[in-house]
Amino acid sequence: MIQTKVNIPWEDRPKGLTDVIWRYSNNPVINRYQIPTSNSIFNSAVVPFKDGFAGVFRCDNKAVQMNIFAGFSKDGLNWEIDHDPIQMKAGNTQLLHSDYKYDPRVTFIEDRYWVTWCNGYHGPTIGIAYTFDFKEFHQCENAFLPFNRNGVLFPQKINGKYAMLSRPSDNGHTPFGDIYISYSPDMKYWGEHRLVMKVTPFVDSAWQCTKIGAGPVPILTKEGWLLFYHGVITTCNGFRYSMGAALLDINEPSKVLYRTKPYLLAPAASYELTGDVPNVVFPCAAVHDELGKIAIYYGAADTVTAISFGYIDEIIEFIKRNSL
Ligand code: BMA
Repeated sequence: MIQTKVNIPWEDRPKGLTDVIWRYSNNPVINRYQIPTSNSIFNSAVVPFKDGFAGVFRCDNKAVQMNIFAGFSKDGLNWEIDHDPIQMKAGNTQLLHSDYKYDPRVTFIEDRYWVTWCNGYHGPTIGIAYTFDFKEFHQCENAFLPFNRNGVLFPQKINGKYAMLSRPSDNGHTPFGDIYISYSPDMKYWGEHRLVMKVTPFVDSAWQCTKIGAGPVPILTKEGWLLFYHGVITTCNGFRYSMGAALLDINEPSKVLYRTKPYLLAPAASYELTGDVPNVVFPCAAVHDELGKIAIYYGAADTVTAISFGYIDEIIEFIKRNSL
């Protein structure tokens, strides 16, 4: 595991609870109206930055236009989110038009922070930008053709290349979807696309039988890449989004070593059950410390942002013991 000395948000497991993941008692940490124009702030990404944290937040405004906003926090709980969306400058290409931007992920690679998000370019695809300071952002080539969502970079090169997970989709609410990996020598040209994992048969693990998508940036552990992901079931009341996890081979992450059969977290708290889109737990970021404590940030009911906690060792044990 990468050793990072950060004071992550933390709360011990409530007495009597045996679940491997537990919710912060003060959830949600970001409410829907936290900036003057917002209708909802959810599915957002945070990383350690300087002596605190920085983040890229999905804020839908009151016209329900989807965009991404930068924010800063000393403790990972109390956030100052910019009131204006990120204004991109040109990165490794001419400035690209975006109809919308949503569901960001952020990771530090080598010398800068990279942001990926679902970018509206004649339909959803994967946008990429870099920043050094969360003030100036440079937008690069889209990684893929439309339609694609849930683009998540690995935090380091693998066999000399940048690596990204993604989920090819359609132009709507996509009733299907598996996770793929792609590689790039330069963050501009992507190829060597390989399947990582598919949805599960309904009878084996129904919470992840409609579609799946990568969540936070994978975490390198001695047991493999720890990947949290969302899984979706189609119920008579629509989609229900839950969180599971997998361990991927360190050098060949298209190989799934273990993958949870039961979910780790599913909509059950009131802020996950009620909101603009009920029954959604949508993880987009995780921060961990040198002791192996982890705080996972997730969007709840497409309305607010919440945190859950766990210990990396226990989560790995759980994945191995409850694997498909
Ligand atoms: C997906 C995306 C996410 C959203 C989820 C549930 O298709 O739009 O942003 O959280 O649906 O509505």
